[in-house]
Amino acid sequence: MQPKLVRLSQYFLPALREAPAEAQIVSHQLMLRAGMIKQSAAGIYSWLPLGFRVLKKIEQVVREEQDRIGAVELLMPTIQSADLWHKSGRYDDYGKEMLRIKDRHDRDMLYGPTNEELITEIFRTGAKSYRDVPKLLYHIQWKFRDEVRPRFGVMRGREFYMKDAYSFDSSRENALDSYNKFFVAYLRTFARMGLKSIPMRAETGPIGGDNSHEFIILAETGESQVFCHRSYLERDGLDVMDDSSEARANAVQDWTSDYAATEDEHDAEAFAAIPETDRVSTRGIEIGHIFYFGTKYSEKLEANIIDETGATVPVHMGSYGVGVSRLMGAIIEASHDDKGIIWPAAIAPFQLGIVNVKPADTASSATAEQLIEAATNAGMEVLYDDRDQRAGVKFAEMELLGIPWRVVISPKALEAGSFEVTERKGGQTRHMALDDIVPFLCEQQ
Ligand code: P5A
Repeated sequence: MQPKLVRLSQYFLPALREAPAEAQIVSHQLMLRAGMIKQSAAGIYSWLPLGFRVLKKIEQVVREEQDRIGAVELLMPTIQSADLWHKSGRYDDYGKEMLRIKDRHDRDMLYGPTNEELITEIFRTGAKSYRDVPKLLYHIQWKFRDEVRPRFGVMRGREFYMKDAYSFDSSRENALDSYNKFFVAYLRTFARMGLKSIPMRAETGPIGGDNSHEFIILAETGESQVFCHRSYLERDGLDVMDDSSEARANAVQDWTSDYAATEDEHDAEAFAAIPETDRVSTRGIEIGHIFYFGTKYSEKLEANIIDETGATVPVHMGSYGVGVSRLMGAIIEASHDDKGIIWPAAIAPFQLGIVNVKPADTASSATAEQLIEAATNAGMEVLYDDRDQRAGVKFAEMELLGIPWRVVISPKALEAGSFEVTERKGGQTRHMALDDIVPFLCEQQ
């Protein structure tokens, strides 16, 4: 849990006036300017206090939606032994993207780019029969992929934070229901973050399998070209019913019924058949990717269960990834203006920013403390700018940081008994008495 109140005078927020030249896209520029991350090596970042705070918020939304579908959290290590990868055959297949390490005994180790092998081994030793499935397991852990071209800040990092989940079932049919659970959970997860994600049929690459969807948000700065029907822009991922396997199957059917494809899977003829005004052709960012790959790993790693008939069968599996650190960049790409970031409420680092124009003024400071107490008691997280700085600098910084609501405390406002309450999104300012501010903000949430 992060502290509910942060005083800027005591915080570490190295905001920059200008974005460094190497940042090519707006989310990377804003994350650097807002003092959220600092590069340590190509594609490897330190998460500074503000960035870390948002990362934890994103992680928590992801976690809640995994828990909601009955997935169980655990934690696997970042460093793995190469043994299981030799067995699965991926040690050689994975190529240069895998960071290979030797320990002091000259044993082959690696920094995990993904965890199919390790989780299959964990399941193998802990589950025996059809009574032990379905099982949905996930962790949220750092991954390393030695990408050829790490770029766009956290968007394509080498070290990045991923939620990866794995499903275990006794048959293809049951495994597809698990797949559908994750499909719906992803729609909900991204919608809660204010994103319109579009599931698109996708290639399976080094993970494998014959059924896969990428969850894409549309953005000019995305890495892949995407094509879809305009209907996806009007859908709401939170509307989906998922309380039975039939409801889930219907939801997936509905969400895959209109055309949506990445460049790799694009069918120009099918796309051309859509009325021109409904065709959307733009770029997209992949924020999630789900796979059904059946018995690809369980056969090689001998993860078998006894089925209802007493037969020993390899377990059917899928894996489901969300780019937790990438999401931060994706959300900023989707939600900013020329002044800075505009955080959606669910993942804002603080709900309320208080700017004390004259911290040396005792009455102003006392009023700020009173407001802080009321707001934190109501469950809000508060960023309090109590620094001895020019008011203009403080206002600009609060806007850059994207805090949803800002209240200004000044001797003038105190005298008038009326305070400026400004919404970051849209920029509307209201004036109200001190005691009315917190009840008003509570109503807005
Ligand atoms: C699914 C979970 C997998 O690795 N194995 C476990 C499967 N899928 S994936 O598509 O390769 O990755 C899942 C998500 O991780 C994010 N991602 C990245 N984020 C930042 N930098 C990277 N270099 C990077 N590579 C993958 C993406 O959001 C992807 O959807």
